[in-house]
Amino acid sequence: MAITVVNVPVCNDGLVEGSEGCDDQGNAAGDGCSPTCAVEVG
Ligand SMILES: [Ca+2]
Repeated sequence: MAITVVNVPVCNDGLVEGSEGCDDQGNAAGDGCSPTCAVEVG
């Protein structure tokens, strides 16, 4: 069964949704994806 798609983006669930620039399913800053799912440069 497929995972139910919920219409609420959740950061760090591993899926890039909504306004998330990225989602690496982690919360480490400085790895290219911030804990708030914004793309980091550098
Ligand atoms: Ca997400």
